[in-house]
Amino acid sequence: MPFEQTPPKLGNQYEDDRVLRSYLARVLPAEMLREIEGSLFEMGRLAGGELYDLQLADRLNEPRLTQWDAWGNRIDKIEVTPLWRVAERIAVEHGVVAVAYEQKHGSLSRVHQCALAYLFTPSTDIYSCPLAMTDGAARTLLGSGNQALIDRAVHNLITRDPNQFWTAGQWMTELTGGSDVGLTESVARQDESGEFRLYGRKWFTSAISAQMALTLARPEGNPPGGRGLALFYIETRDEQGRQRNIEVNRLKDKLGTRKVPTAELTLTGTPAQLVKGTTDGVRNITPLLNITRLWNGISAVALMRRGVALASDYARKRVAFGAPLSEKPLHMDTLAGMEAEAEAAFHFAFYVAELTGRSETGEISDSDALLLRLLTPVMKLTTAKQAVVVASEALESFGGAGYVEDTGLPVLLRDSQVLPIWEGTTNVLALDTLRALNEDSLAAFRSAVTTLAGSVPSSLDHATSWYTRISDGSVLEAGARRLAMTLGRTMELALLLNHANSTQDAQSLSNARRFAASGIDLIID
Ligand code: MFK
Repeated sequence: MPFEQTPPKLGNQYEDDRVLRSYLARVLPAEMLREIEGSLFEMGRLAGGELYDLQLADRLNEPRLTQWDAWGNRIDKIEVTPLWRVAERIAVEHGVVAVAYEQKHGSLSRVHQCALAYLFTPSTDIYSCPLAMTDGAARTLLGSGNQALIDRAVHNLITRDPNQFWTAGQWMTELTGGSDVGLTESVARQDESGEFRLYGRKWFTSAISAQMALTLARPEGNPPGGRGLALFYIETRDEQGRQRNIEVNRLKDKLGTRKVPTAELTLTGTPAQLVKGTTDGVRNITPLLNITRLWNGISAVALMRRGVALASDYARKRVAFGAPLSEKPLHMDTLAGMEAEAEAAFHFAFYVAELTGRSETGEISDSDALLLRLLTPVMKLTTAKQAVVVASEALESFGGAGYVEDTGLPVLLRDSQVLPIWEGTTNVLALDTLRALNEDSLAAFRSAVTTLAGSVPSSLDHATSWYTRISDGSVLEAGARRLAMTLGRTMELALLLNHANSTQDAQSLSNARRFAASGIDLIID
């Protein structure tokens, strides 16, 4: 018989996930877990079965933009691929956004929702992008106090009916930059009827198939900077399905997230409504950013988990030098390193989900609110960097096959690479960490880590003494990434230790030991 290689396979992605299952068993009341476990089994089955098969079959398809119809009319029609159409229906019917708003289980509903998103994401080629923005838009509108807009849009964003469902866009980035949003050039002018109309160019707008968007523009006469911007609500199409004075110039040709129709837009008098006052647009859009940053972390751990799942299965099937790779100590040591990073990151992302849930139901203490504000950027930047490393290692564990497109593996690395870029680059989030760091938030951080780990890790002492000692602003800025990463990895170690000690899970204990030796303290004096 000629040699034949058995490809890697996925089982039920809930059933096979030791970390997710032992985490949920630890944090959820037994009755809640019993109630929701069916939804997780089902999502795990889809993610390892028909969604994964469809993802592989959909590999060469990409979204299409048709700018003109046969008769010369501008239509700017966007068609997403078959995978995304199915993904949308599954996401809506299974409540991948809705669960967080139905709040059947109070603040822990956010954990349930994140578990669904975590299972769903890796088989849908980043359909998590529109879901994240939809979730963030719902949260932002609900918090805005703008009852007319809440009544108009929120039920569509959080419905479980695919025929009613709207996705939301988050149109922030302009030619002037994706990070320094205060430079936004789009202007808002009031027409004769007093309605605002937006004019400008949006340079990088993800998932442009959305029915509504939140965006920033400067009302005429307002001062420069983020304070002079206002947050606006837009509906993208009129009753006839025509774009409302929005021209889609082209789709972006990106390294990854190629199923996401990301576009350059020109707003040519787009009707828009103020969400919350005529100023402070940057501050007013931050609830959206904090939700999409949570999604970014959940996506990071989901992609890491997929890499580990595929690599582990393949190790049992691939024979080299006389034995399966799963019997080769060096190969298994490499996989164990990936698994330790993935489990540490998992606990961090879900800890932020727990805090987010408590803040949404008003059950969060003042000090945990400060902790959440600090941990959101720290978690986003830490897990995103880990995802790229783990995805790269996952590809390498397949040898040449990991570099070949029709295995479906390279997309894992390409899609992971967006995670440290969008929703704030690592450096922008390191600066946001400095913005959120003060005596009180640092005390909340120390207290949480000490309780979780049972003692103060030396990395935390080092980070604290460095931060309190540095008075030169430029030295602080230069070290901000190292500081944020040290805080992030310290928190991951504390959470991993806490999980291992509470559950006495031998694999978590071993991952904690390995993670502790994998570069926690990155401070350079
Ligand atoms: C798969 C999952 C993810 C899917 C997502 C897909 C969509 C991808 C599409 C995109 O990438 S959309 C673009 C994302 N863009 C960003 O994330 C912007 C990155 N830049 C920043 O985050 C900057 O830090 C920022 C624009 C906020 C800096 O702007 P400013 O004008 O210099 O901010 P400033 O003056 O420091 O802060 C303004 C106010 O907001 C302050 O409050 P006050 O007005 O009360 O003083 C800040 O404290 C507050 N603030 C800033 N960041 C905050 C925040 N509040 C809470 N949380 C934050 N994160």
